[in-house]
Amino acid sequence: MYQTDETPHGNGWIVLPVLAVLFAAGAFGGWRYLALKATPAPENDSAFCDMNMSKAKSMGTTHEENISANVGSPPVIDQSPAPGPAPDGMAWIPPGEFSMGTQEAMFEDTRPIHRVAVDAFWMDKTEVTNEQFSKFVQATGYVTVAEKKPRAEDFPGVPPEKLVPGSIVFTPPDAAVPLNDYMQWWSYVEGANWRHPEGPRSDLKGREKHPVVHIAWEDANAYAKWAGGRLPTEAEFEWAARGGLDRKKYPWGDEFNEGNKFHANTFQGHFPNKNTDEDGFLATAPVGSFEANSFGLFDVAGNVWEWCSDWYRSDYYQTLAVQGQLAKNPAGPSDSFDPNEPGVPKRVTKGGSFLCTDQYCSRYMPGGRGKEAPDTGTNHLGFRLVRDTK
Ligand SMILES: [Ca+2]
Repeated sequence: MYQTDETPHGNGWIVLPVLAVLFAAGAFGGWRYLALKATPAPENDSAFCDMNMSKAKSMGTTHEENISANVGSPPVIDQSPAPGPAPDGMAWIPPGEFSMGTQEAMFEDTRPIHRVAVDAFWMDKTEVTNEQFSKFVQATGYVTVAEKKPRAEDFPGVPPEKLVPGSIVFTPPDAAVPLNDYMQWWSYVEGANWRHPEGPRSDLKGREKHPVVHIAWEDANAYAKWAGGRLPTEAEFEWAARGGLDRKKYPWGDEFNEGNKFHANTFQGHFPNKNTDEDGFLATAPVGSFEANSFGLFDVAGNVWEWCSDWYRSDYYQTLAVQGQLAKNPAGPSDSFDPNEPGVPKRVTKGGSFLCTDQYCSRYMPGGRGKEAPDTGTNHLGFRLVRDTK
């Protein structure tokens, strides 16, 4: 489950019955578990990224405590040339040092801003597309998590007839709904998977260049092993997404519609029922539909969320800030903890999606963080790869 503007996450400490179910579900499967059971989101659940937003807003944006040294300094970008020609479809991401995180009041897990150094790497210019993933599947016969029948032991209490292959699909309601019940717009759809993004009656025709979706973390890693590469760390993703800019809100600057145009595929209108499609895309867009950032990367904000290699902990930045002045190539904590959903380990996701809207929050910002149980894909979550230079 995400801590994003649009995806369900967290069920709050007060929802003990649901938590008990989650613990019973074991280490994985939190959101899939709820979706399979079609358990309605609990009343009074503030399980969204604006959880505690009022509190955060009341605190303002002056969270200067515990900020590590040099966060006020601009990024340091090593201008040395790339060591050779870029691998196919990849961009050179120079080594450097930057201030990671954001003081955005609505985010509680992105503070404090802390200083991070990252080695050089190559990075896919775009999200992995359906066409690319299809080549992998043709070559290996790989079957994704969403295409397999969920195992009864992983989903105790779910009726056997509900244990069918499928995935979680954004299914907007016809009318405005309370925004505290994500089951109003997310459904477990039998037969939904990367080949059928909205379910069995949908396909990839005309979407060859769209990002592949319904990819679980292990699916992304299987692809990486085949293609030669790995998922980026959260720090690598943020460094790359910022494109050398200094603590800007977006990969292109501080104004969302800078130059009076859209720079990313997000959600306009009234979430979740009315997508006014002003940026030209109701759902995923072909990769590279908007301009690249300064490092030559497309869609590092919006389109689909992207898996990172790190475990998610809400307090990880605090840990880094007190450990030292400069975190070198941080690769995430050794375990996961999400206070909104204890007992469900999660990996970090970054970049936001076509469903991100400022009505909740703006986790498509490079400083924003997402999170997801590793077994869970949705139709707005994909990935891209990086490669080491040596
Ligand atoms: Ca859009």
